[in-house]
Amino acid sequence: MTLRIGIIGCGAIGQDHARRLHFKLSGARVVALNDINLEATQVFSLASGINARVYAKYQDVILAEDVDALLVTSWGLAHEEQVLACIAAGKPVFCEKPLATTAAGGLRIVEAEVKHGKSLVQVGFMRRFDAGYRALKQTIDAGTIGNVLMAHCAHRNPAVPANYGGDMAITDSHVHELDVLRWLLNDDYVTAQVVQGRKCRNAQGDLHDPIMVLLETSQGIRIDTEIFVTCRFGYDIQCHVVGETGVASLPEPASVALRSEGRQSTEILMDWKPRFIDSYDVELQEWLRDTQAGRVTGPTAWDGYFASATAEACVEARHSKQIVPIRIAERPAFYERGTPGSKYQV
Ligand code: NAI
Ligand code: ISE
Repeated sequence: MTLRIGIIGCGAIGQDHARRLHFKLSGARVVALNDINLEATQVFSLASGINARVYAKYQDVILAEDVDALLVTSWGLAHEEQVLACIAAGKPVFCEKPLATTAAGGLRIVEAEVKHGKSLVQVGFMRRFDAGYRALKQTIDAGTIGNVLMAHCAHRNPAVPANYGGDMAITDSHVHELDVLRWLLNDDYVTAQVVQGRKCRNAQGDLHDPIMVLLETSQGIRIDTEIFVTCRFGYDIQCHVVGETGVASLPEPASVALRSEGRQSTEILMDWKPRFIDSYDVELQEWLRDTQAGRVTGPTAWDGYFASATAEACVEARHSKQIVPIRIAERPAFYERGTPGSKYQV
């Protein structure tokens, strides 16, 4: 069966995902598009060869009879309203991160999905689909390094756009670590602290770069993550997990080891797209498979809510310079193992 997909928000990642679904992956056809920039979307629809219908109102894409499932790839602020509309229509939706820009917004989506009674929402945390992170999780789950004690991570970008404000280091970038570390360690966070030291000269405006986020989990695991988004030298994602009997590290992306002109070197990627391109493919291919089977096995609305709530606590910690408790609502049984329609029903 081929799923007919509608896409809301056709900017950079919306267009990438549209091409990926329509031309690269199997089991999908993009039939409907929407964006507040109607003209550019019409141009994209034709120029890409997708030739989907372009709607002026996102609600019409959701309600279109020939749309089976939706992608929400608009700006973060619009996600909550658009995902809620998909749930109200009973249609599966893949929403790019963030699920919502506030914890309260994420919880409203969780409540709507639980009330609907069937899993419909997956969030675009693609690192869970990265071969390196999956291998790292297997090593940890196999007990190879014993109980996990600490994790040391880094999220480095060469540069960010001029409109990237200080909190975005957390809400836009670190949110990926917030999701993937919870999944990797099978644990939830209880406190957050943000420390900032000397400011890099490349950081403009209210962007204080780099920062360090310190998290504590319910089992007492300590996590530190350096977020350094004007580092210039490359897009560099690091994760080292320290256990009782060893250290497990995220593999580096495959790269030719070069000996040339008196140096040994390997390339460092400059952008997240090549670093995670395979993960986006796997993420959406598995989402298509699961959507056809009527289930969600990737990051759920609960995971999206958890990331938004934790990001909110980290932002508070950045401003207050205090250790902030992470307060999470009670997890509905709907999201627990063995619940019909839950992510564990595979
Ligand atoms: P973008 O600015 O290139 O595209 C967003 C598009 O949404 C624009 O064309 C804009 O006109 C449209 N839009 C905004 N509000 C809308 C609304 N209410 N209804 C319909 N269309 C609307 O941004 P980009 O980079 O494509 O990011 C989109 C989302 O994807 C963001 O939430 C971002 O955080 C996320 N993202 C995720 C990545 C990942 O690694 N998983 C990577 C890049 C972005
Ligand atoms: C960007 O929005 C993303 O989602 C990328 O995956 C992330 O690594 C980058 O830091 C963000 O700005």
